[in-house]
Amino acid sequence: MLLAFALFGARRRISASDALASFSNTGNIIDLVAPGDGITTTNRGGGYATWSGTSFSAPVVAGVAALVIAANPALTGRQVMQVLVESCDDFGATGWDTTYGWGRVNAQKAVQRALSGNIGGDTMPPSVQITSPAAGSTVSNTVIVSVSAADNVGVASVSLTLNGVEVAKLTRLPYTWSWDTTAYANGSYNLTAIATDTWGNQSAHTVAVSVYNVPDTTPPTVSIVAPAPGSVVSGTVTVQVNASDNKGVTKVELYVNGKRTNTATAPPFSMTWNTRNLKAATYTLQCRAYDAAGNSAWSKSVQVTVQR
Ligand SMILES: [Ca+2]
Ligand SMILES: [Ca+2]
Ligand SMILES: [Ca+2]
Repeated sequence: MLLAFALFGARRRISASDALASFSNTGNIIDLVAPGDGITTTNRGGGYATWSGTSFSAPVVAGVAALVIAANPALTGRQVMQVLVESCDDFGATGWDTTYGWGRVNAQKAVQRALSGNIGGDTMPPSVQITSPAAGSTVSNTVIVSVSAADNVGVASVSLTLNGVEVAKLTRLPYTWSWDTTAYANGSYNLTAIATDTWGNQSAHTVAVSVYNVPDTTPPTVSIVAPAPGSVVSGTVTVQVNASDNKGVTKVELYVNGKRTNTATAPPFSMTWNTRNLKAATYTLQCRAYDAAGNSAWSKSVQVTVQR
């Protein structure tokens, strides 16, 4: 769908002015612009008056579209959109831009284009640019990937790939993606945005970026909360553990007399110790906690006596 916005033209000097109105919309959503300042129209209560606003730009574009369809009723909706944007008068930066889109609608050129009968399929690929992160930058933690994409007919999708593997497919504005770089190894990555228009034409833009997240070298802390040192225990004993880490504890192991007897992989990391088949004696309990980076730490050992 074409979005009509913005405008030019001070009162009664529309053709001479073409100045952008202060209330114009701008950004990636702009397809083209049309007059909307000081537009003569029917008035409430009768008669005519001049009004301003983007609401007055939209019917100007709709009217030109109607002229195009009247000139060449065989055109499809897509072709009408194509005629409108290809017959615009370009303003600002050459070609599509975020201020004027493809330019200011031009009724005469649009009708001439429609009458030419030379309206084929769209062969003009979209424009696409990764606006953030910048090429050559180093990124960490979570970064927002922003893409600017535009097309003479319409952008259907923007795909993002990392080293050729698709990680996101964006079909609506804004074309942004939240990249959690901590899920990726430190190193160089090619981040590519591939824009596809509604006719299947594609363009791509690649930036090389480096991922660097400070490695986790801080080991967990772990202690045995229960049983208390010197306790006398029997039957099934619950070994309560207190474990924490700057990034998170992934696993806690229980060792009895130096031999691993149990493993817990989720909080609260409490484990059971079955003493039923053990001899009455003093036993040494110790726990070992791990984090995702492979750092580990031992708890202080706790000696308890098993009673039968
Ligand atoms: Ca332009
Ligand atoms: Ca196109
Ligand atoms: Ca850690």
